[in-house]
Amino acid sequence: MFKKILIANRGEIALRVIRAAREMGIQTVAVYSEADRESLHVRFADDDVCIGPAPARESYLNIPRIIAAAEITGADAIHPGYGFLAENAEFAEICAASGITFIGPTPEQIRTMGDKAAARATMIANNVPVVPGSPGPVEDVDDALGFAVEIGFPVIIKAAAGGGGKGMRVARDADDFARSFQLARSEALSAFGNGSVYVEKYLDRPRHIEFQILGDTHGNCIHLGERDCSVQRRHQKLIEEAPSPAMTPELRKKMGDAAVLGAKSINYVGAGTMEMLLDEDGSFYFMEMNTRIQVEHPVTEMLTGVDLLKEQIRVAAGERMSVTETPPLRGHVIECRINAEDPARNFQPSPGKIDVFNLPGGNGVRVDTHAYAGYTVPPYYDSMIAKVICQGRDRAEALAKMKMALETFIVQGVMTTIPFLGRVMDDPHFAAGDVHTKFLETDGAYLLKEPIP
Ligand code: MV4
Repeated sequence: MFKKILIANRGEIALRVIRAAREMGIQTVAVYSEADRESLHVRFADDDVCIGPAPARESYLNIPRIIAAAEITGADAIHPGYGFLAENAEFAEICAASGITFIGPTPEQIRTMGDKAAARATMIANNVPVVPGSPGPVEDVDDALGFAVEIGFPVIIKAAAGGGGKGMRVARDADDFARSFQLARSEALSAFGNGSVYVEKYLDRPRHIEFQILGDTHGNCIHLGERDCSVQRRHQKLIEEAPSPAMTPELRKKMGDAAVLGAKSINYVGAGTMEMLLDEDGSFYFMEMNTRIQVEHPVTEMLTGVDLLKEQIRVAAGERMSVTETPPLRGHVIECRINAEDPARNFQPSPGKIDVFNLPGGNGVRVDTHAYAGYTVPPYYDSMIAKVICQGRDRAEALAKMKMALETFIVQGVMTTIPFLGRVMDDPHFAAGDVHTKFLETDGAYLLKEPIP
């Protein structure tokens, strides 16, 4: 087992890794930027190294400085968290070349799944259902239009290097197509330096359902149930829950088998997520695989009782994962992401000092946060300041707990999404579990417009 893990991240996920390592008797090293000097991850780690100025490019994304920090402190492994370098295959390679274990999948697995067209082709080759469309990247606009006509409009053009919504364009008809294609390609080129795009049938109101995967180097690979992440705004997830309100045991078996088949086809090792779309007619399709621990992993942890961070560390060290079958799913879990943003001003970030910070609590309530009274939310990074996760015996109970949790979560000094989320909990569509990826643009649009008390 590792002796010392360096955490190449900040915020709540850095704390989450420190807790898991500490429980396992492993030492930790925090790295931090000049803007994060007062952060809890610095205080709670055994060792800490300042790796540069506030901008991520000069600190949390600066590979030489992070490797140097690991070498100076004698860390034998690096946990990348999510975001930053978590899905950077080159970073995983450099760790290996430096004799440091990257806690995550292999560089090759990261690279294959990072290229969304390659991931799609891999799934097709292994009989995992994908959305009808081009088998891989398209050559040019005529090639692409050929596939669009074949599968029928509307279609969506996606950047191979994209994911999370960047470099995507919907084309409603053939007239619209050339323009959408050029926009997607040029956006992909400027955002990723790679203009490779592919075409899929566009599903109008799908649910976003993702399966948590866990694999080890001993040939074990299972899923730990799904999460329904349909409530999103501009490709940012706001609420996640499990089980999906749309799930049945039969559908879970079919989707879960497909997810595990896809992960096994690349001998996946570590924690990963198979993102799928569930269409209104009950068809489901592979969309992307995320090769990292995700923000919403606590939903699965509460539902299954499996500590995903500890499992990541175990399997990265070459040990067997401690669960080798999908565990029983216990009740219902809902997570709300709390951001320091002002919903009345188009969710504009609201950095600054938190003066008052009262956390919710109670039976079945978990809060993952790096914030505290007196903490200053820096303007340089993601605006998420906390995650509230509530578990009930059923969805209604989880929802009731979440309402109470949001009412008793008091933050003063910065604007937060707490009141907005409270109103989503009261929405009749959400309460009925009737949500899809267009919820906040359709049935839930009023939630974005109405003044927030
Ligand atoms: C889609 C889609 C409809 N049809 N693909 C958005 C993020 C990226 N991972 C893929 N996305 C979508 N792909 C097809 N063929 C709709 C979306 C989509 C979406 C997906 C999940 C969650 C929120 C979303 C919001 C808008 C569009």
